[in-house]
Amino acid sequence: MGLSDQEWQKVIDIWGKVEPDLPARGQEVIISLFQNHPETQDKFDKFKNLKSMDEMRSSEELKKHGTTVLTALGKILKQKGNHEAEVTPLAQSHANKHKIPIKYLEFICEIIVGIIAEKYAADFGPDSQAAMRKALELFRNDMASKYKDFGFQG
Ligand code: MNR
Repeated sequence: MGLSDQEWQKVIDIWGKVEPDLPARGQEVIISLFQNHPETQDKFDKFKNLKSMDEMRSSEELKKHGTTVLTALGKILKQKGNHEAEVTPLAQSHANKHKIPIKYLEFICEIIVGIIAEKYAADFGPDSQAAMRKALELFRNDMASKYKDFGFQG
């Protein structure tokens, strides 16, 4: 199920609000992922050792990773569904190397929507939120379909 031009525009518009704050939002996304779904933290050799909230908040490496994730996601969203060139290598590394189940991608997408809703409430009304959910679903579906090609259960 694709998005209409208007829906894509809503996705692009809200991402434009998030973009100046990528490091802060990225840090919040990763910390919230680890707090709400502790099993996800075990997938990261470089973050497994972070125990307390304080340790997580003071890790520059974690903040950097959050920025990397949201930067990659932003690039994908801006393709408005024509994201094969971006999604293929990401699916490849997340299936074959990092071994990240699709369920974990669902977790992080839900957290991303929640954090945008919390921080940009005035710019993220129900229509924008619905459009963003659709775009993230499309992203996950395409990741899942690549996972299947690679023979990763996901
Ligand atoms: C690395 C993007 C979700 C686990 C990366 C990299 C990018 C990236 C970019 C660096 C290049 C590479 O290895 O492909 C994303 C996007 C995500 C997402 C976009 C969804 C919106 C997740 C989830 C994970 C996870 C959910 C686990 C629960 C990892 C791990 C690495 C990595 C592990 C390797 C980290 C390292 O440097 O040791 Mn990811 N991600 N990611 N990712 N992701």
